[in-house]
Amino acid sequence: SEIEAELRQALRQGDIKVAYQPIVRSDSHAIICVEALARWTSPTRGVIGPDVFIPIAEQSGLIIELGQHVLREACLAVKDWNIDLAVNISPIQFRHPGLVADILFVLKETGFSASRLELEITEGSLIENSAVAQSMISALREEGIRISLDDFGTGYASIGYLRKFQLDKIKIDKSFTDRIERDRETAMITTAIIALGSALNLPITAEGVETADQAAMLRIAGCRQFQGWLFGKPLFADALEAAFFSKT
Ligand code: G
Ligand code: G
Ligand code: MN
Ligand code: NA
Repeated sequence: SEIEAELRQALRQGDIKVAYQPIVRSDSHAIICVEALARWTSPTRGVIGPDVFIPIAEQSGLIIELGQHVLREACLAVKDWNIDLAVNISPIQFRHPGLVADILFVLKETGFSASRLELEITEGSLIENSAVAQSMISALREEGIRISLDDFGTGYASIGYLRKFQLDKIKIDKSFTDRIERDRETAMITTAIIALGSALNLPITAEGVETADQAAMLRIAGCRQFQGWLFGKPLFADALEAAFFSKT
């Protein structure tokens, strides 16, 4: 399609940029990690959201190249910030046999340490072929790369998944955070997920934290990490650096 051709060209021209959203400690609010999020502004169409271009990249196979580009840019930007980096990996990338080699190539090229890299996968990466997923997770973890389960609670991923797959973190979906203040059942489920994470020694990040009341409820429930507009929107590297790492 036309937009696919434009995406291919945008990738080659370096028009796919990366924004970084802070992930902070729930007690001190210190920034400990950033999530890399791809951004595209087309000269003809204007801003195109990742909800539009990521599916196009997946269908066309361009997601492999896009993923490599985002990872490289992000490693270079985050390297000197001395915090961790979280990168989204779509199910298409996760099924790609070259994934581990591609990632190791970028880590070597950029000098970014595997121990600071966290890959965010979704349950879609786990369900289709769980044996393949398990060996992919093992291969990545053997290199010192951590795996987190993104959007937890939105699909079928359950407690069973947390035991079956060797995950390092779970990210509670924004839809829970959104309702935690006004829906008692959501508050109870969220509290139970956080307690389960603690019992399994799995760190939990709450996503989409927008209000101080949400943060207070989540912190009291035992959640140690927050991501959301209350602590920072996704920003390009120079703006994030100025906001969080300026020396003066
Ligand atoms: O940044 P925003 O909330 O608009 O992102 C929308 C969706 O696009 C999210 O589900 C996010 O995980 C996904 N996304 C953003 N950047 C990337 C990327 O670099 N790779 C992959 N695979 N998904 C991304
Ligand atoms: O699917 P994934 O969790 O990767 O998507 C993360 C997306 O959520 C990012 O694109 C980011 O823009 C969005 N996001 C993060 N924090 C907030 C928030 O506090 N409010 C809203 N509305 N969106 C958020
Ligand atoms: Mn994510
Ligand atoms: Na998410």
